[in-house]
Amino acid sequence: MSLFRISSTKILELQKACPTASILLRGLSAEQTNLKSVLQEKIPREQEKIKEFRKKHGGTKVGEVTVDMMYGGMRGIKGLVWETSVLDPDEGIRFRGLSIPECQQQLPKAKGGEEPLPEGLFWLLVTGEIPTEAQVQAISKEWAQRAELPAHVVTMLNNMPSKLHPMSQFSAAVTALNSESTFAKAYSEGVHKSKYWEYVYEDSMNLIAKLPVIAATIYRNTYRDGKGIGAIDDNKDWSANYCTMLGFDDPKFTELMRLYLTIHSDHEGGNVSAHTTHLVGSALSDPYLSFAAGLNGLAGPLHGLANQEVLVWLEKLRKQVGDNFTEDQLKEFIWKTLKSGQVVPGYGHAVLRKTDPRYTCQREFALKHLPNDPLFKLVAAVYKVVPPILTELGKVKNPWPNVDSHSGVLLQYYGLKEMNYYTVMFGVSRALGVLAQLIWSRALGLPIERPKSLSTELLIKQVGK
Ligand code: CMX
Repeated sequence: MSLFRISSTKILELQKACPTASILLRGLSAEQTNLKSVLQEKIPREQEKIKEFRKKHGGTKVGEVTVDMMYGGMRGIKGLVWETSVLDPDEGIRFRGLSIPECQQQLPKAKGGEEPLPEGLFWLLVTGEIPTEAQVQAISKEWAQRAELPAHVVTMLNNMPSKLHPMSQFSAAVTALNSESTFAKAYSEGVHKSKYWEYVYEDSMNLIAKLPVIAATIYRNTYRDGKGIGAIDDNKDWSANYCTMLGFDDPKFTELMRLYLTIHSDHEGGNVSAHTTHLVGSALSDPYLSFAAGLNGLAGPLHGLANQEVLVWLEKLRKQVGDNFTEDQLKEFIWKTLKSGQVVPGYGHAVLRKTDPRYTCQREFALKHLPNDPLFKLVAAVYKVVPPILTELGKVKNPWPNVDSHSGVLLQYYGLKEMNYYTVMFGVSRALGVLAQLIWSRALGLPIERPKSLSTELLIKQVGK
C-alpha cells in the first residue's frame, strides 16, 4: 500500500479537517521502514506548524536575562530550540516526551534482550514516534551497509601515536571523514537550501554507521595488538557489531552497550557537546565537522571526560581504603578532594537537581547483574556519603550523581578497563541526539547562531543608567 505518496499539502488539509488525522498518519508511518521517507512527509507539516506559531507568537517573551546569567555560563537563559529532548531539573531527560524507563519499556529490543536498541531511540528522536521492530531492523541493516571507512581514515587511524588520547584520535578521524560529505559537495555545487536537510540526513546516517568502526579501531590500536577489527555483520545490530569489533563477546556486555548507547544520546540542547555541534552546524559546516567540534567539547573533564575522571578518582579511593572501608574513611577522602580545590567527579549538574535517571538505570543494571562486585559496592557507598557533604559545602546547586558517576564501574566489570577510552563510547552515543537535531535544524532552516555579547565596561554603563 503506497499511501505515502499523499502530498504534504494534502496531509495538512486532512489534519485541519479531521482531528484524528494525526493518529491516522501515525498508522501510515508505522508501515514505512525508510526513515527518510517518513521525514519527507513530516518536515513540511512541522515547517508549517512553526510558521503559524511564529506568526502569532513571534514577539512573546519567554524569559529575561540578568547580569549574573551573563557571567554565570548563561544558566537558565532560554535561547535555543531543540526538538529531540527536554531536560526537567527534577525528573531528568525525556526523549521526545518519553522518560528513560518508558524508553526501556516501549522501544524495540534485540531478540532475547531486555534493553532498548539505540536504533529505535534514533528513530524516536528523528520522528517523534516509537518505531516498529521492522523499522528498527531496517536501521540496523542500513547502518551496517554504510559502515565502511575510506582508506585515508583507516591509514590515519593506524598511524596515530598510541599516547594520543582516544578522544583526540576520535575527533581527528571524524574531521577527516568530511572528505565524504554529500552536504559539502552539494553546497559547493549550489544546491537549493530547501534540500539541505536531505544531504545532512545522508551524512548523519553515514557518520553514525561509521562511528563504531572508528571507535573500535582506536580501542584495538591503542590497547590491543592493533590487528584488524573484523567485518561488520549485516545481520547484527549496531551495538552488537561495535562489541564484536571491540573484541567483547559476552551477550550481557552487548546488552549493557545497548542501554549505554541509548541513554547517553541526548540531553537537550544547551550542554557543551550538543550546543557546539549545533553552533558549528549553523555555519553550514557539514555534519562531520560539526560533530567533531562537539566531540572536542565532550572531551572536557567537566562534561563527558568526567566518566574517565570518576574511575581515576575511584581507583585512588579504593587504593586508599580497600574493600572493607568505613563511612568515615570515605568522608575523609571526599573532604581531601574538595579541600585540594578539586571537584568530586560524577556529582553535580548545571540543570538537574535530583539524581540523574541515567545514573539510576545504570545502578539498576548493576543491582541486577553485578550486585556483589566490590567496585559497585564502593560506588553505592559513595552515593550515600557524597550528597550530604556537597550540600554542607553550601554552594553546590545539585549534590546528586550524574550519568558519569556510574558508567565506568559497569564497563570495568565486563573487562573494558581502559578508562581513557570511556568518553569515546559516550561520543558514539551522543551522535544519535545531536545529529537527529542537526537534520531538523537544517529542515527548519534555523539560521547561523550569533548571540550578542557585551564587554564589562559596556555592561556597567548600561546597567548603571
Ligand atoms: N564537586 C565539588 N564542587 C562542585 C561540584 C562537585 N561535584 N559541583 C559543583 N561544584 C561547585 C562548582 O565548582 C562551583 O564552585 P565555585 O563557585 O567555587 O566555582 C559551585 O559548586 C557552584 O556550581 P554549580 O552551580 O552547582 O554547578 P555548575 O552548573 O557551575 O557546574 C558541573 C556543573 C557538572 C560542571 C559541576 O557540578 C561539576 O564540576 N561536577 C563534577 C564534574 C562532572 O561530574 N561533570 C559531568 C556532568 C555531566 C556531563 O556533562 O557528562
